[in-house]
Amino acid sequence: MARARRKLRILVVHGPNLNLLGVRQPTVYGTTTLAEIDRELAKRAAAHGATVWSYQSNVEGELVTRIQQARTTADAILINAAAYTHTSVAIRDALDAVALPAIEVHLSHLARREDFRQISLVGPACIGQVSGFGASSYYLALEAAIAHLEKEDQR
Ligand code: CA2
Repeated sequence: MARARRKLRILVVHGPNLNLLGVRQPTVYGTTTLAEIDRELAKRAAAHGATVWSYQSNVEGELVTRIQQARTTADAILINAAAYTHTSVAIRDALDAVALPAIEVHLSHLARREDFRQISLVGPACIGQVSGFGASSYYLALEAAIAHLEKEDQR
């Protein structure tokens, strides 16, 4: 008999300055606002019968706390830690601690950017990375997270 599918819960974590998306520096980060990205993620998740919660903070400790809360409330995490990607041992440790499948997301193509953006401290705590597709990086990461969880459920 076919197993009933659980409703997948995905936390989306946005780091510092991403609240300015679509408002400042549109040539670097595009014209889509964070609210538009979050709405589109919710719509796409719903089409898969999944739920998305989005959280943005400019404060490292608040991001750590939200990731910790996901341990019992989410099945996967999409994270654009923004500048903290390159500096935050605390966010890396939080991702390791919750041990949920996490996907690193970036709007820009990091490999084509400055040297200091070539190191990701959060990357090793993630199952994969989507970088360089603007807002679509988030949507591709959502598809990847859902595919990963559905594959896990089949095991
Ligand atoms: O490409 C990405 O998604 C980044 O995570 C964006 C971060 C940057 O520090 C990472 O190296 C790559 C910066 C986010 C800043 O977002 C802004 C949006 C609008 C205006 C100014 C900043």
